[in-house]
Order: sequence, then C-alpha cells, then structure tokens
Amino acid sequence: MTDLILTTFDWVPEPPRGYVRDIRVRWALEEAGLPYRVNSVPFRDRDAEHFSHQPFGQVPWLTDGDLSIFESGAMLLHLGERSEALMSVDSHGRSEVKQWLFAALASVEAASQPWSFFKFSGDTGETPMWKFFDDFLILRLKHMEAVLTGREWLVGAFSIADILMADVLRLVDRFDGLAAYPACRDYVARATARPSFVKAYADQIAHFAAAD
Ligand SMILES: N[C@@H](CCC(=O)N[C@@H](CS)C(=O)NCC(=O)O)C(=O)O
Repeated sequence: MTDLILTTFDWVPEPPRGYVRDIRVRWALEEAGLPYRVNSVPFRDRDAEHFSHQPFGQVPWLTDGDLSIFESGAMLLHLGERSEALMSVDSHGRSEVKQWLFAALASVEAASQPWSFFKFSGDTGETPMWKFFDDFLILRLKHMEAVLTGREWLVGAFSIADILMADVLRLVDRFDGLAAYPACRDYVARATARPSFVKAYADQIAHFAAAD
C-alpha cells in the first residue's frame, strides 16, 4: 500500500478553522481507517511547487504514490474507489453515491458558498444580491429537506456522498441557516457525531493551533 499524504496550509486565521476543506479528506481517511500523513504548505507564501499540485493555489491536495489529486470531491472519489467503507461495491450503489457527491458540490455548495460569503462578511442587508443568494439557497434546502426526511444517509450505508453533503450543510448550520430544515439539521448532527468526524475536526483544530 502506498503512502497517502494530505496537504493543507500550515496555519489559517481563526474563523475558517474546523471548516478548511482538508477536513473532508481527513474524515474519509479516518472513516476508512487508511493510514495517512498530513503535510503543510505556507498559507502566506505559495510557491510554484504548491501551484503544480493545486492550480488555484488552494488546499487541500492528496498524494497517493505518484498520483497527486486536487479538488476535495475528486479526493473523496479516489478514496471511495479504495475503500468499501466509503462507497458501495454494487454498481447501482456506486452510481448513486457519485450522483450525490456531484449534487453536494454542483447543486448545494454552488448555492451555499456565496451565501456563506455574505454571512462571513456580515453583508446581509436587504440588497438584491443578498436576496438572490438567500432565495437560491432556500430553494436547494427545501429540496434537501424532502430528500433527507425519513432517510438516515443519502444512499444506503454512510458514504463519501454523506461526508461531502454533511460538510457543505455544516457550514450553513454554522450561521443557523438550517433552523427551518430539521431533517437537514439532524442529518448534519448525525454525521458529525461519527467518531471519524470528531477526530478529523480535533486534528484540524490542533494542526492550525500548533502554528499560532
Ligand atoms: N473546490 C476546491 C476549493 C478549495 C478551497 O476553497 N480551499 C480553500 C480552503 S477551504 C483555500 O485554499 N482557500 C485559500 C485561497 O483560496 O486562497 C476543493 O473543494 O478542494
């Protein structure tokens, strides 16, 4: 088995701690019980080597032997291919997991990310832009609420689709955006109560705090 190395920043300011996307990959690695190491790159000075792994100068990325993978969704998919604990072995189940993985990114995070930027900046006055992004997210949450009502996980057993969807919804929950969506809120609570998340979260917090 090759060494899995997850790279993240050496330090980030307080507000994003616990939400930096390496948590998705830590969570999957913990869930699968795959051995891995965490490597750091400077938050402030991003060199050419950094951009050769992540073309936008962001984190995280994952190396698996001579493979280097950027985009948290692609990393989760790669790990899902390596572990039955992360993705069903049945072809229908795999297809459904992949569909929800993309839905978490392209349909839900596409709405929740701009919304959370407004929330972070406190720019939530009655402007047309805020109203547009708030309505956009509400539309997605209404449908996710229907999907998650009466369902423990998105596709049978817990999978990478749940890691991604729960992490996306977790940021909305941080700003109390799930108050009117109890099935979504309970789903986030259920997912983040898993020991794999608890460890991943604590490890990320400790990693950044060590560089203060
Ligand atoms: N779509 C990318 C987004 C990566 C991303 O937004 N990374 C943030 C940390 S969570 C980052 O590196 N921010 C610093 C920057 O954009 O300069 C993924 O899912 O991996």
